[in-house]
Amino acid sequence: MANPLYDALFGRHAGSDAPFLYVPTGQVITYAGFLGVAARYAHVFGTCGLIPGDRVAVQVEKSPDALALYAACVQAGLVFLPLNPAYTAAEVNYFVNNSGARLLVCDPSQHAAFGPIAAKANARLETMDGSGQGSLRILAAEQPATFETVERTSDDLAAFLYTSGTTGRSKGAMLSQGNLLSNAETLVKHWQFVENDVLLHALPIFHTHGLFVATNVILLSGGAMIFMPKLDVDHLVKFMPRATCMMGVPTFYTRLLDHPGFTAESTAHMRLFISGSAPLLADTHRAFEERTGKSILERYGMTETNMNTSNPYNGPRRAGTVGQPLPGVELKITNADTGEILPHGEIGVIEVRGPNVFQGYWQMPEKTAAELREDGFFITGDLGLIDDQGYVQIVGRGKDLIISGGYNIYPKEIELILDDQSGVLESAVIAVPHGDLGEAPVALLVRGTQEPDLDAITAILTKQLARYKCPRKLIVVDSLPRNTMGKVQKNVLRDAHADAFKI
Ligand code: MCA
Ligand code: AMP
Repeated sequence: MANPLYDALFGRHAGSDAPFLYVPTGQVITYAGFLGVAARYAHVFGTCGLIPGDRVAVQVEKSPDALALYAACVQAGLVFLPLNPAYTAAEVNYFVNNSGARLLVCDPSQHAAFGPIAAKANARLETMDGSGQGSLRILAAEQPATFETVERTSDDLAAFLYTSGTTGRSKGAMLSQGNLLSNAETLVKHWQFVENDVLLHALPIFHTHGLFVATNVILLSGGAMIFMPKLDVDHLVKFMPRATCMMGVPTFYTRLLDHPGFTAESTAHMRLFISGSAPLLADTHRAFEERTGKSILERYGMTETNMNTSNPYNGPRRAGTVGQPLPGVELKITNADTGEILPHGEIGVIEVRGPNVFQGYWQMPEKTAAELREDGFFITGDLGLIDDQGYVQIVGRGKDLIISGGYNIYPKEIELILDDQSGVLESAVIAVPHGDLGEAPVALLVRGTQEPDLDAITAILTKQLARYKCPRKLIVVDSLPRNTMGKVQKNVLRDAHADAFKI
């Protein structure tokens, strides 16, 4: 029976003894071995009472078994919903309830904390740790290693990825099989991936970059991945001789450049370095080229759209640009107020349309309508221009968003908590340049009648928010600058605090 995404990414490798995952401990997992594990998990989902279309929320550490849960969901026609292990119980509670997930898979250490969350949401709770051990593996051991793939069409949903919003409420971006497959096919061709490729994979697998870009491209081309649990630059340098390519956020590249073992010799055999998820500084691009003689290929995407533009594989990869629209993707720059298309060279909102663009936000029709036009163009909220050579440059963001080490942080979500604290009249969270992470959040707190207790506020933030979202500095001020419309001038605050992380 047909299941376009499963057939293209996984089914085609049935019975293949070719390597799929090299684990740093020395283990090699073949395609056939991986598919067997995934099939067992697909059976377990059935025994848990899940039916096609149900959501499976997964908050586990990166491991081959965690990746097999993705394959299992696709094979069983379920919607895969991966979550950052950094999310707190309060955040997970929201995702499980909002998505209506029928199964939540968590680390065994969270079982007690998540028990009431799952029970209240009427979801089943199973566990998996960073080595794949847990209740799910015990259930899987009793299951057969083949599974009859559930029939799906391109329009059926394959995944939900939650992306926060400028209003503070996270939205579930619904991605169909066709969204994921069409983009993977485009990227394999555009970046010339082949079955001899070995990708250094140190990205998390709960985001588009590590899951749908890196992993899907390797699955579709039949290549292999050196699958590392997280970024460790010593490991990247150590395993690079066995790889042909790498994908990373800009922090990967700045940290590599700081490593003495990262040299022209150690990268001579590498055919491709790709960067995305956050702006790669032109200086980093140039320093990388000076060190290695290779030019990083920068591309631009979003959770809602997968990849939209890319610098060329053959041809100039220009620093400070994200290249041209990918084949099949239409891109225009529009006036934010009127929606009219602007001529090349003028700055406006980037809008994109194509088979990669998502299906909308789960159960949020107004938010979908606000960002996805009826004619299929998605309003990205990024500000950019198309230059005289047809390359797209991102010059800023129309949306109030901080990108820290490739993770998105929405100030509103933090401000809502800060505004509730005693001694805080109001607050503003801003992005401040950070050498390692690109940007990091800083909070300005306007003192009320009493002085805010910064230790108590930090404790509350840490309890409610994933650590990476917590402001690195809390600064108490008398007032916030406002424009004539009464809107807080975050640009003024950003300029005033631009040196907050300068050493
Ligand atoms: C970890 N910490 C962070 C971040 N990561 N703080 C701010 N921003 C971050 N990105 C904090 C932890 O909470 C912890 O805090 C401390 O840093 C150490 O944690 P650790 O895990 O050891 O950090 P790290 O290994 O240095 O991680 C930094 C990292 C990682 C390698 C940059 O964040 C990463 O892998 N980022 C990639 C994210 C990604 O894949 N984005 C793609 C999104 P404490 O000490 O206080 O506990 S997809 C996307 O954007 C679109 C679609 C696209 O175009 O790709
Ligand atoms: P996410 O919501 O995690 O999918 O993040 C998507 C956002 O990351 C985009 O809207 C951009 O603001 C940003 N982004 C992704 N790739 C790049 C890039 N190469 N340069 C600048 N910003 C980028």
